[in-house]
Amino acid sequence: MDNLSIAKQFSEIADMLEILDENRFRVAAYRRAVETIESLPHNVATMPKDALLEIPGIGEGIAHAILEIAQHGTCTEFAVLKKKVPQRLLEILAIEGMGPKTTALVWKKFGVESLLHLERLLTTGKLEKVPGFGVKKVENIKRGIAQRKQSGGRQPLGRVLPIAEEIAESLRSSGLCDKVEIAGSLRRMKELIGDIDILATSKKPKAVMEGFTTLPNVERTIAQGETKATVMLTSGLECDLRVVAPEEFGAALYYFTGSKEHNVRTRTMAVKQGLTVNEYGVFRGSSKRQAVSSKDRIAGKTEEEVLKAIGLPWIPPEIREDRGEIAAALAGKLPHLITEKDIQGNLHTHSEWSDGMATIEDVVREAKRRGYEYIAMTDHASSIGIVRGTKEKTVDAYIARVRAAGKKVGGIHVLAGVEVDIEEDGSTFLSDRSLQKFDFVIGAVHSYFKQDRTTATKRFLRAITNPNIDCIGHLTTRHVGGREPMDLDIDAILKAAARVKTIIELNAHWVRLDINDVQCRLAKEYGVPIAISTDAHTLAEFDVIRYGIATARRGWLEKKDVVNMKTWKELREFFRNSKS
Ligand code: DGT
Ligand code: CA
Ligand code: CA
Repeated sequence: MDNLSIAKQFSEIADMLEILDENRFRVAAYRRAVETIESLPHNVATMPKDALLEIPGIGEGIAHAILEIAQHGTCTEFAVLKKKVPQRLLEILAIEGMGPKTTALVWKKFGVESLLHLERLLTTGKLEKVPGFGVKKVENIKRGIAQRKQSGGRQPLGRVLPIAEEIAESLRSSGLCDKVEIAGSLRRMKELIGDIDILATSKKPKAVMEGFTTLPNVERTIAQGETKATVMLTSGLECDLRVVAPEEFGAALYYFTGSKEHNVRTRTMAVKQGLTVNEYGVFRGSSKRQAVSSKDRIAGKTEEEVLKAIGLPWIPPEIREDRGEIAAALAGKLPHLITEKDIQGNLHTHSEWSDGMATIEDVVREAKRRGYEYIAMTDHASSIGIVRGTKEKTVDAYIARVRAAGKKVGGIHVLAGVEVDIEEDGSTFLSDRSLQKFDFVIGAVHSYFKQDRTTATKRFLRAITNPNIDCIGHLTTRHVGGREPMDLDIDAILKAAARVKTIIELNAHWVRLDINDVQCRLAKEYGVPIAISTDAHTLAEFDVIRYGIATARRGWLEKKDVVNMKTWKELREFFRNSKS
């Protein structure tokens, strides 16, 4: 069973324990395990007990539960709790504005066991009258329900992609398929994914369907035909698989990659040339004819062939959003999109000095192992949340430690940096004198997210024009599919950043992806220097760079737009010209 499914089971255990108002420490232990397991690159279900116990955040009880799940697909605690708590209550708990206490109350007092029940209860006006509730709280819940319906249960890219890749890999290694590709929004690397779409070619489609619907992370089959099946995965996602003929594969891949808006545009183009494009190929003649016969097929085997037939070069999936890519393709002006190989260094990382898991030395070593030419250690300097981190008094000690680690590891340039809090008014947690000692300063907001647009924009403008700040981290502070972005005048902020050459970060962690694709494109237009940074708190989190690259590609960024695609020499040159 994949890590996400195990994490989901633990998260539900924690939810159920909370609804039943049971031991808080057990709840906390499960929640911590969820976070840990989600960020691990290796499948915990395949690990022996002693290896599990070595992972921070996994104790005896959790390790036992993982072993149970690895063996039986579920653990005892989950099974026991499931009998006590109606499962649809968990959907209610997930609604913004519904805590465990409120969920327990509507369940016990009003018999609410589903979202539908809850909506019915809200229309009666009874909840407002319960002590401790009132109109405002009920309004919050209503808003939460509306929000939930809008996002439609979509899940973040970083949760879905590893699962889809595991399924694609199983299909490939089954020996039954000739080609297997992920399509849909996942191939376009959108930040939120509705469902997984996979395409394959095979001489034995029936056996492929059988294998697919019986994969270990399939919960149930929703629909199954000869060449197409839809399943519900244990992680709560739907997955579609289609087996198509080899001569149609490129056409199907192009069609099912989307986006729908992009497809509509190229189909219209084709019609004007007397051609029909569909998921089976490109055909001479109009689609109004009953059946387009295969002798009229002029393309279909590959995407290149399909696009060429309608007069276009191949267009990378990430930019197929009908945002001008077709005009650019026709004009021979498609962007030269970046790849992970272009990354020369990582400019935002944490160690155990603040809230990271690894030592400074291990982080530096990891960067070197990945072939980076340079790395910035940027532990927090913050007044809130974490007790640890850099304080006014420990600036020198931190810098010394980073320099020592750099010397010890060798063969990589190490910048001693800091992620300093931008306070409510745009000032910084550390003094200017202290900030001047660092090689690289990231300013970031970790508090007062709800400021009005004018105040918040002013706050950022002050930070951006502060000569001691080199880079603004996770600008909008949003969480993908979760916390809303701050209300900011992005346009004014990016223009200012371009003017004073303050770097704007593209935080690559899939929870953030901040700034987003559209903002990247605007930043590029204004000439803002962008750093794609992992904000890694563990060594494994260096891997999230791929989500940053994907978002940058969606934002049409090219090598020249990205600061950490510069060589060390070029980077130093850049710093010399940008900041005093
Ligand atoms: P999702 O799953 O909501 O994150 O987004 P997609 O883009 O993966 O959408 P999905 O799974 O409904 O369909 C996959 C692709 O199939 C979609 O991007 C374009 C294509 N497609 C689906 N329905 C239609 C349609 O009605 N017309 C056209 N032209 N294309 C469609
Ligand atoms: Ca999809
Ligand atoms: Ca689909």
